[in-house]
Amino acid sequence: MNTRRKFLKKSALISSIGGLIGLKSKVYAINPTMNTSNRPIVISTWDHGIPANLEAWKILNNGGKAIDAVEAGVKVPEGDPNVRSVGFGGFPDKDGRVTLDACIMDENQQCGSVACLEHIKHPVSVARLVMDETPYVMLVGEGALEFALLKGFEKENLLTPETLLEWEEFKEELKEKRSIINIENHDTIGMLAMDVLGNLSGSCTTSGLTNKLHGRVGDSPIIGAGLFVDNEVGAACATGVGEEVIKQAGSAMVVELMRNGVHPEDACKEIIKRVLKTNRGNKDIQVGFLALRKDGIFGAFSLMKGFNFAVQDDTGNKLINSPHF
Ligand code: SD4
Repeated sequence: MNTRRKFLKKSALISSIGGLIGLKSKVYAINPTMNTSNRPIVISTWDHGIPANLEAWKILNNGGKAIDAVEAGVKVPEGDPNVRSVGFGGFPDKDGRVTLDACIMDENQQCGSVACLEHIKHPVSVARLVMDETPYVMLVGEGALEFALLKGFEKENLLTPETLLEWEEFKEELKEKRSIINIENHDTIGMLAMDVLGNLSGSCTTSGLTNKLHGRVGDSPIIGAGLFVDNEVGAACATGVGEEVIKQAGSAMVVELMRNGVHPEDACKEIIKRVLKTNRGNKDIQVGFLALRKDGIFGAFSLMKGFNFAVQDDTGNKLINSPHF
């Protein structure tokens, strides 16, 4: 039986599974053993996904590994002081401290993560070393910093003069307010990639919510919330109010729905619906998911208007507006 016919047969089978689990969404095929396209692809959240994808693409297009691509890609916004919610230049917490969260996950379901890490420009690379060189998954705060310094990372001041100025201007006003997350100020980068071998990996990095309490950690460094990769099925990542993503085990659930045959966009939509259900009446939150299936098909969905993502494959690199409620 040729590949296409096998794929269609599987599709019919999976459609009935989708019916059995009572999902009203469109059901498509997944073929867990194969990248049907054999074409690398990288997708990432927000406008800064464009330059991040370009960096990741240099690796993917040369036959490199998805895990190396997702690390190199997100280092671009981490190092860019104009991206105010990731890495260097990220907006500080209520105390004026820049604390960063990041994680990374590969095709063997190995993963590493750091949370509330200060003074290190590239938390994703520290997360990579947690994955590659320790028996642990997650290091936080002082311990994460000590580990980074031990591994040769440079201790830096991540508060740029511009960010400091803005913080000083608004800190009195912000004191009384809850953390803010709206259309203007969320820029976490989540990146999902598939390499020429069909292997999937993902990364996620952020300075978290604007005006957060010192010590607050969101979804971005939590495996299963801000990021999840299952090389047999697909990968997903999240952006927006981390607490809402954690409550849903968001990215893991998106991948689980894809495992059950749900299309990536519908899988993202289903979890957004659950966020909506637990937040009736609260119009002040944004959550978005991005998903990449094993066959290269991707999708996204967000609660509010304004979420976009960048997609790079051998046809180019483009920004797409996410569907939303
Ligand atoms: C957090 N999810 O710390 C992050 C913030 C974010 O786009 O995604 N901003 O909750």
